[in-house]
This record gives sequence, C-alpha cells and structure tokens, in this order.
Amino acid sequence: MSNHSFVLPKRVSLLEAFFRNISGVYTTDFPNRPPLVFDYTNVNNSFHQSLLMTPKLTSVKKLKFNATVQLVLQNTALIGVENHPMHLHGFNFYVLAQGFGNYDPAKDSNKFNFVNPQVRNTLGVPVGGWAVIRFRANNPGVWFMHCHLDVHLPWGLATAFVVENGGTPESTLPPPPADFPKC
Ligand SMILES: [Cu+2]
Repeated sequence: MSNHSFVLPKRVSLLEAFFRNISGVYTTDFPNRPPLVFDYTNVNNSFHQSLLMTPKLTSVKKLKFNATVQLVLQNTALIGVENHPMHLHGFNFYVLAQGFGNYDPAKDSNKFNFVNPQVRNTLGVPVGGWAVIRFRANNPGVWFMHCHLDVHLPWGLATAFVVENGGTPESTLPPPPADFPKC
C-alpha cells in the first residue's frame, strides 16, 4: 500500500510495541500519498519499473484518537489488475464512493454518499478501480489493514494504524491480561 510492502515484526507484536513503548519494532512513516502519480489503471503504459521493487517495511500510520480518516484505495495495473478485498481491523468504515479507472478528486468527490453510505469492514475494491472510505479512529491500539486474498499478505499488501490513546480511561488501551502468554 502506497508502494510499501508491509512486513510483520518478528520480535514483539505491533500492539505490544505500542503498549510498552518499545522502539525499533515499527516506523510511523507510512506515506500519506503514493510516491508517483501516474495512470494507475492503464494496462498498456503503467509498467513502472521503479515501482515494482517495493521497499519491505513495517511502516504504520499514526492517528490521533477520534480523528476522521479518509482513505482512497486505488487499484493499479502493476503486475495485474485485480479485485482486492481490503479488510480493516478494529473499525467499521463508510463506503463513500467507488468506481473504475483512476480516482479523480475533483470529479469523483461529488459522488460521495453522505446520506446512507454502506458500512463495512471489508470492501472488494473494484477491479482496475478505486474506492473512498472513511472511519473514525475511536478505538485506541494497533489495527491491521490488509488485502484478504491470502496470497497478497506475504507480498505485503497491508499496513497498520496506530491509534493513540484519547486521554480518558474509556479511551485508553487496557493492559494485556495477567495470563498473557510469554514465549
Ligand atoms: Cu489483494
């Protein structure tokens, strides 16, 4: 996602690293935008060599508690166009709009459904297309977002959101249980 191939940490989990403030497990530099704007879904001219060898990183996106988050999920024709069932842990999201081809914010944001948008935690992003989703980051902790085609997971079609604590007991990640397994 955003041309980073996600790698899960080996030593401790993302959530444990967040809770115990362990550095060096993940970085918070998951990019807000992809590195290159191009004709994403054109199968004839979108073969960008520079994008095929993605960096393998454990890069996440940090979110303030209760932030409103908008994601544009844009399929590309790199390797091949495909329907990616994108799944978000920890939240339901609203599907504001979806379509084929490249998302055009000037034109397509007019299609946002603010009246009765679908509520989902998984969305099949259209083949060679895009979807715009929103959620409220009201669940502190670390939440994985990934493609649910199992073969795309080891390829790194994933990232995670680190949602900060909100400052009240109700909006603070509880500690692990007393019988949390140690290995
Ligand atoms: Cu996929």
